[in-house]
Amino acid sequence: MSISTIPFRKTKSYSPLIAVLLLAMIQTSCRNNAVNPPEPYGACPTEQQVEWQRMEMNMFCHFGPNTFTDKEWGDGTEAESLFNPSALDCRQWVDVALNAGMKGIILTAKHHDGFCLWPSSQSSHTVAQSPWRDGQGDILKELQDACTGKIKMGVYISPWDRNHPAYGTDAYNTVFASTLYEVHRNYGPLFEQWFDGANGEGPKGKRQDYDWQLFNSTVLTINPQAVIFSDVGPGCRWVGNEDGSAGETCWSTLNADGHTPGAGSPGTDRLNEGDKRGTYWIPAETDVSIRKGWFWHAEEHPKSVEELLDIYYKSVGRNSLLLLNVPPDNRGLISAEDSLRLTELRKVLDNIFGNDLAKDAKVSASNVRGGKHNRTFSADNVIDTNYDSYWSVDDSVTSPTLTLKFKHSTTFNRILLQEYIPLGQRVATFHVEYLNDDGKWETLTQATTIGYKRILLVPKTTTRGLKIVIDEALACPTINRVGLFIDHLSTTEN
Ligand code: FUL
Repeated sequence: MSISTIPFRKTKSYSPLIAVLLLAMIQTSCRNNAVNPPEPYGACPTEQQVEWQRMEMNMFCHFGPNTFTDKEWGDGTEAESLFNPSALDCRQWVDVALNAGMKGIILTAKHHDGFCLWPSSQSSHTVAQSPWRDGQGDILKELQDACTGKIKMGVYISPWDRNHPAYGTDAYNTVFASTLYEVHRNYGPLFEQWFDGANGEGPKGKRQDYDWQLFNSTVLTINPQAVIFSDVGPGCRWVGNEDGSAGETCWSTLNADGHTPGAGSPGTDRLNEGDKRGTYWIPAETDVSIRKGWFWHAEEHPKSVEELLDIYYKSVGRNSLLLLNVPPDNRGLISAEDSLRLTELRKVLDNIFGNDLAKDAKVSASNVRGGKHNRTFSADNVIDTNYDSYWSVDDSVTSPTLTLKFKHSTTFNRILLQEYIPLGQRVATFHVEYLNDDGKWETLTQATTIGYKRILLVPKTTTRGLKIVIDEALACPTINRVGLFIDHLSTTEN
């Protein structure tokens, strides 16, 4: 029966067919209002890479024979008898890291001198040959026990080995792959595998032709969760310097094809800034030491809290993860001065970022995906604390404006912005305006990329309103956070 043939009845009850039709119409109209999220743009992170980036700050620990010989690079001839920390306690390392708010620890399980901090079956230059714990010790096991349930653990394992007799021959690639297998098999889950691209001579004066494909696939076969660091990833990339500074422009994408870690890597400028529209998601990791050297030296001391805060702004604040090296001393403990400095840093960061001055702002936007009444992508998603809610706009809109209005005059000197990176990195340039005393919009600062997190250092500004104007985006922007903060300690501006 067609609709036109349904007899019209003058009764108060509706026919079941009309009820069904009405329901179908309501459902269709609801579906029209439900707007799909933007399609992912370009190279996007894996779930592990998003989780990794959200860790923000991890601790690097350089520890080994160099800790006892006052060197930065051992030559592999150091006697195992030198390695004998008097009070090693990995639980203390974990406590220091947790107090500083770090989410992971990466230990140099093997540095260039080849000494293994675990009793490796692939080497005769290990803790098993040392007097420490009568040759029965295993630092990876102790660290694993200390980390479990508290903090994530990762490893640095140097392919360059100045001790191993097979180094410089084809056989060494298999030895090194077996070493990786052993570590990931026995001490996992490991969140990050750190590969140093250094490639120098071994004990026989020969260089190694590294089989990176074998190394990466060995790690990922046993531990698909691992984020692999090297100059060119695949999980994350070197930031191109050891000063603690990511590029002001910092793309998490890189055209890595044709490159290898070490001599074959892209130039340091490209590593520092990444590639706009790069073909792979390989975000920058900023590794830097709290002291001058990577290993502990009695005469060196930690950087000031001001210097560390500056590093934080230039790494985490520029779309990079900060891997801060804190070297255990020759007792096998992190020194009191380093630990104290990290506590100070944490206090400063909590003071600054513990109070978001934008949290009660009235937020509006020039465009909201699906229409201005669409709650899913509404402008005020940028001030909630839900990571997965974000403001977005219609697909065709790539230069929208977000406006924040404050009930009272608000004073800040730090602006924090975050893009919702599971959908890719999109914003290429933007500027910020504020409402001046004459009630006019005036430019406060301009910048390029945002990415996972961007912190803009601006002069102390008091205002009733702020505008984020996106000037260029590669696809419709997805912004999940805007925050305003005041930093009284460092008044540095970009
Ligand atoms: C470099 C190494 O040569 C240094 O000794 C240190 O381990 C640093 C993190 O990476 O390439």
